[in-house]
Amino acid sequence: DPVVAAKKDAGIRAANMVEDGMIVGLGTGSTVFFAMERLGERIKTEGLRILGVPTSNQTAMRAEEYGIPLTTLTLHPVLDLAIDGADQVDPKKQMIKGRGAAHLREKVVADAAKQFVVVIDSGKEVTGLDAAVPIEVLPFAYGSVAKKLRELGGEPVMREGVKKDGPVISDNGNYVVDCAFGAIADPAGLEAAINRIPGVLGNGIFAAMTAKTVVIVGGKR
Ligand code: DER
Repeated sequence: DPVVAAKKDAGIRAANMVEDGMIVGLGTGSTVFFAMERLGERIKTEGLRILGVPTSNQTAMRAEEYGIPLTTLTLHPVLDLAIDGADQVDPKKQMIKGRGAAHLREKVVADAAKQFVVVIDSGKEVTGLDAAVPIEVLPFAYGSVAKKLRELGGEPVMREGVKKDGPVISDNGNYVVDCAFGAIADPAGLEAAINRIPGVLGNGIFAAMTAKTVVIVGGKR
């Protein structure tokens, strides 16, 4: 499958950027898992010494499988590098993330990192962001947040479980709402506007860290 091959290529290239002694943010999703697999290999074959900060329960479990030792932001509030995937990336490196409902911790980890390495296949590249925006919402506040999102021009839809009846519950115990706004003319402005709504914990627009972002597109040099 050429998409899987591209994801693997991007993941491996990101993992090869990691240097001995680094503290590495570990994102969530199928592409970054290829980077983690490669890091596990480097730990075994080169004796690479790193510590990882996981952005989800799933990533923490994968890290254990791959033999990547973990740490926390308490012990390491600044990370050398964070590796993560994305759902859409525009030419200015503004992104939409959150397909995996991990975007709240992912943004915390990306923010803590000196460099943010995003690994994608070319299908994620867009000329302008227009995907529905994943938003993590305090369950108590769902009704008022949904109303405010509509006032912002959004169409909020609760993310329902597939093998669980009722809403998806994030690793942080909150709801996830997917909110379509159509073409997003001002990603940074919308990111901030959504985060100003009381009861919103975070959203999947990543528009405020483009300066430290490197995008690796699998299969393309
Ligand atoms: O949910 C997320 O933010 C993931 O990073 C997602 O955006 C990318 O997942 P993928 O690498 O499996 O496409």
